[in-house]
Amino acid sequence: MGSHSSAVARIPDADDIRRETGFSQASLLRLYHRFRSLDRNKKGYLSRADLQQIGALAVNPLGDRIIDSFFPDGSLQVDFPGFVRVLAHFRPINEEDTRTRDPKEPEPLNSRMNKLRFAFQLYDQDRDGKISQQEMLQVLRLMVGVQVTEEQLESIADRTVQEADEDGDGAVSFLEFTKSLEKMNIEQKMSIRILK
Ligand SMILES: [Ca+2]
Ligand SMILES: [Ca+2]
Repeated sequence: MGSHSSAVARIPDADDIRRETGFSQASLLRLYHRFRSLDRNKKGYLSRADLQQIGALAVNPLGDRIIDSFFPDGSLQVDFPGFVRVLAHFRPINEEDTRTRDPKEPEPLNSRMNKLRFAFQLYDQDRDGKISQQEMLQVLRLMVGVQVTEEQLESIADRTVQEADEDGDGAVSFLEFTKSLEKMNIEQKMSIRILK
């Protein structure tokens, strides 16, 4: 993989990015090419409009919210490390990595817990650490087609919150969220193909 190493060497902070995200050299290189092709005016960063060119996000009902997560704290630009960091949440969990992981190292971005955290913040728009009935309703509205009435949606949102809400405060905390999704295959739900 000699050609890969020399090409990867041109990516700024490649080693740090790999350590943090767990991407292989080959994947990092493919992502770098993707980043550069999305960056239409060779600005060195991506804007919302650049990211909207990604087909998988354009057709995803939560695509806009996923795009939001590239721009924490109201920034309007995402650089290559920021781009890869978000995408790392979508990297499949590798059993081998999990077994050989040094417990002193920070949890990898693609761990089940970090995937859940990422999914949780797509719901928790006001970032108060809880999914309210209204926030649940907004997500359902995005995900469910027009064949469902507003009344039905509200009742589904109510029920979903109630079922997950163990402490009875009328909202879903992160812990309650992880418990309610315990049996779900988060791996499969969170596979988004960024590289065509
Ligand atoms: Ca909230
Ligand atoms: Ca609760």
